[in-house]
Amino acid sequence: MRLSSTRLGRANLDRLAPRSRRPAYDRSRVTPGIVHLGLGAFHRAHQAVVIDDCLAAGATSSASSWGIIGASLRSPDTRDALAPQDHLYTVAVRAAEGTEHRVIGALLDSVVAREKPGALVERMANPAIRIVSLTVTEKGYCHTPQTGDLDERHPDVVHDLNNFDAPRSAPGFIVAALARRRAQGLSPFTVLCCDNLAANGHTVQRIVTQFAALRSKDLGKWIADTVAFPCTMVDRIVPETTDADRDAVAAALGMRDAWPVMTEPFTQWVVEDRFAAGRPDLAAAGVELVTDVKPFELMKLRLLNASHSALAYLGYLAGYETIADTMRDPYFARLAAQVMEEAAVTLTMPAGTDLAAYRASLLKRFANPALHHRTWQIAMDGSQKLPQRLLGAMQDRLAKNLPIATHALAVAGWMRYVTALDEQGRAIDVRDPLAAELAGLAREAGPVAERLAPALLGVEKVFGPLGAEPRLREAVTAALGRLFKEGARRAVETHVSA
Ligand code: CS2
Repeated sequence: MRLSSTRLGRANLDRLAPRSRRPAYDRSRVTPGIVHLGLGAFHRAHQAVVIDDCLAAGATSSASSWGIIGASLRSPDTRDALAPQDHLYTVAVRAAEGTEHRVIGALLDSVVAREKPGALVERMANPAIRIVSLTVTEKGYCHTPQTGDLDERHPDVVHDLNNFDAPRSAPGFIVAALARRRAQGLSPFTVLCCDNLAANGHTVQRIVTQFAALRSKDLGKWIADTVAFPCTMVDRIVPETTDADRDAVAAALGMRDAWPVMTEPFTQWVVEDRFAAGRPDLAAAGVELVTDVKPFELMKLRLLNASHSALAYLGYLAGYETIADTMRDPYFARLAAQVMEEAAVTLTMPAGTDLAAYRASLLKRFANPALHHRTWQIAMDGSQKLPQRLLGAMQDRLAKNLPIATHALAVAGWMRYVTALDEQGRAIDVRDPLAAELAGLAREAGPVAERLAPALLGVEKVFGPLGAEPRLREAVTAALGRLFKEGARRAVETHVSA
C-alpha cells in the first residue's frame, strides 16, 4: 500500500477522501472560550467532538466563541504532532462493521505547560475563557484517592506553592489563573472536571480550595464562594493510537494525520448544569444536562470501570493482550458480568434507567473486536482507581452483609499484578505512582497470600480503614491465594463456575 505524503491541514481539507466528515462550520470565525488541561486522546475523542458538534449547530457569533485551546502539562508530543496540521485531527470510530472518519476542528491551538507555564496561566486568565476543563487522569489532581483531600506533600504541590506563577500541576494552574482573574477584578471561569473521580466536581473543588487556602485564606474563600465546579460523567473507550492505526487512517483519508484518535461508536456525557460564566449549547450536541450527576457517575465507575479493571488485571495475568481478547474467553466475559451484578445492588438510579440494558451494552462494547484496547493500558495507576471503582461497592455490600467474592478477586488481581512479576516470572511494567512502594511490600511479603494481602491492604492511601475490615481481608486473601496457586486463567474459571 502506497500512502500519500500529503499532510492533513487547513489547506488540504477539500482534498480529503469524500467519505470522511470535516468541520461543518467556518473555522476561521471560531474564537477560544475553553482552555482544556490534559490534551490526551480521551479529550480529543470525547469533549472536543461534542464542542465540534456545538460549533456546527450554532449559527450565532456567541455559538462560535467556544473553541478550545488545549494544554499538555508535560509532553510536547501532541503539540508537535498537531501544530503542523493547524490542530486538525481525525477521530476514527471503529465498529465490527467498519470505521468512520471525522476530522475535528474545535481545537484551535495548543500549549505545553512545562515549556511556558506563565503563558498558560495568562491564557486561562483571559476573560474570553469561560470554562477550564480537565482530563489529567486520576493522579493529576495531586490528591489522596482514599480521602479526596489534596496531598500537601506531593512534590508538585510543594513546587507550585513556591513557584506560584509558574506552576506544574493542574490544581496549581487553576489556582494561579483564578488568583490572576480575581486580582484583575474579573469573574472566574467554570472548572469542568472530566476525569473518572468519585464526585469529580466536588472533589476538585475541595482540592483546589485547599490548595488556594495554603496560598491565602482569602483566595480560598473567594474560590469556594464564586467558582462553579459542576460534576460530570464522561464515557467513551479510547485506546492508545498505534503506528498501524496511523497508517490505516492515512489510507482512509488519502493524507497523513500524525496523531489521529481511535474510539468506539458509543459516547456519553452527563453534566451537572451549573456554569458560572455561560456554556455552549451542550444539549444540542447530545449532552445530558442534569441536576444530580452522582447516580450516573457511580453507575459508570462501578459497572464499566470496575469490570474493566477486573478484566485488565486478571486478563493481563492470564496472558490476554486486549480487552476484546479477554472477552472472547467465556469465563472472563462471565467474570465481567458478575462484577456488574455485585455492583448493581449498590446503585440507586433515577426512575426510567434501564440498568440491565446498560450492563448488556457494556459487555458488547468490551467485546468490540475493532478496538485494540490493551489490558496493560487499563491496568495503569490502579492505586488511584481502586477506591472509586471497586472499594466503594465492596463497602456498601459489606454494610448490607452481602458477599464480595467477585470484587475480592478483582482486588486480588491488582495485588498479584503489582508484585511486578507475571505468572511466568517475567517482569511486568507496572505504571503507578505507588509502583515502587507496592513492589517493595510485595518483595518483603513474598508470593504468600497470607502475607501479601494484609501488607497491601495496609496501604492507607488506597484502602483507608476498609483495609482492616475482617470480611474484606478474608475474601481478598482467599482470592489471592487461589491466584498464586492456580493462576488467573484457572482461578477465574473456578470462580465463575462455582
Ligand atoms: C479505563 C477507562 O483506562 C481505564 O482505566 O477503564 O479509561 C475507560 O475506558 C473509560 O472510562 C471509558 O469511558
